[in-house]
Amino acid sequence: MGGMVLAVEHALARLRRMHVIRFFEEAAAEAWFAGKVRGSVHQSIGQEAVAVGICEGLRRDDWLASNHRGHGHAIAKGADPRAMMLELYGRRGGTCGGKGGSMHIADFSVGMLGANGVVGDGVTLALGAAHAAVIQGQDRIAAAMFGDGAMNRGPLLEALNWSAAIALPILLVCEDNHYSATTRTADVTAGPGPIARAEAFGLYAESVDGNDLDAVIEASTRVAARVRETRGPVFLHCRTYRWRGHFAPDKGAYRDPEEHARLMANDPIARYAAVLAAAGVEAGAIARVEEEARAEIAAHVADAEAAPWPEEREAFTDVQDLGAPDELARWVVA
Ligand SMILES: Cc1ncc(C[n+]2csc(CCOP(=O)(O)OP(=O)(O)O)c2C)c(N)n1
Ligand SMILES: [Mg+2]
Repeated sequence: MGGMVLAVEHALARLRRMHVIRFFEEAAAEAWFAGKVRGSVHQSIGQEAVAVGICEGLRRDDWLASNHRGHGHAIAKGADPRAMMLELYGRRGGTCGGKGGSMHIADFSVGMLGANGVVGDGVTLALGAAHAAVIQGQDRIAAAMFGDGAMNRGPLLEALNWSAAIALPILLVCEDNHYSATTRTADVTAGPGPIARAEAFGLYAESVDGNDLDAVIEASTRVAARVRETRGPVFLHCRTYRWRGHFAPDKGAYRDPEEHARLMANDPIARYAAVLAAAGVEAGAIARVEEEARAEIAAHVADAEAAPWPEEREAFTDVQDLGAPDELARWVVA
């Protein structure tokens, strides 16, 4: 009985985390449209079960490298959504002191190596982290989240080769939402698909319904254990769909409305809520986690709007020193 109560609590916590990700990204886009958040905001709405499910298979001290659509990955890995909201607003107390913004959120304390604006390049960071774990004799593993579009970039093909050639403990997760920015990935991709591509390099590879949270957790837990035990790479293909355009202002007019409606009806959050309801979890408890998540994000937005800006003198701390002449530093800060 105690075990069942615990299982229900865990399940509700997962549902809540998916809601937190969705509300976070809705708020982020709203703030972007209001001119309060600079830079790009890429929403992963519709893909929440991949982020939450993959991280359920990872340990806190495992590494995770992300891509440009990384809010969900960071939250699922354990980064603080409040600090992330402050980061988007560029405020003091942000995950990276307000200097990174949406596409550079990194929190090494929870193993989050960072979002990354260069398609495919997060994978090379995860590869390095996996190599470091080998050299240091640790049993941690590294995971990389990247899109179907990234599969066509050199760093991905190099990572498939190198991870297998020298046996690195890395979980390569392709989050396949069918689109690369505004292009249908199938229209620009040769060959029989990502699984065949990974297998061609000798990796163990499998595919999972990325909108079925339980299925992603099952697959992730199993393949992450395989990576940890074999100290070799595994490729996991997660089939999902992004509801919004490529970035906040993109209305996604290039998509087929019928297909769009059909794929949006397959909502990973609604699906998981239905699974819990069918298992006998009270409707009130299911509704409560959604309301809690909504209230949590509203509070973070209020905090971010009220938070102080970073001190001007912090402009040159924690950034790579490229040897800017003192003159230039004085001019920028003045
Ligand atoms: C090296 C590089 N080329 C092009 C871009 C522009 N760009 C940003 S996201 C993107 C598409 C990425 O597609 P995918 O990997 O499937 O990720 P998704 O946006 O679908 O999550 C492109 C081409 C970039 N950021 N970096
Ligand atoms: Mg994609």
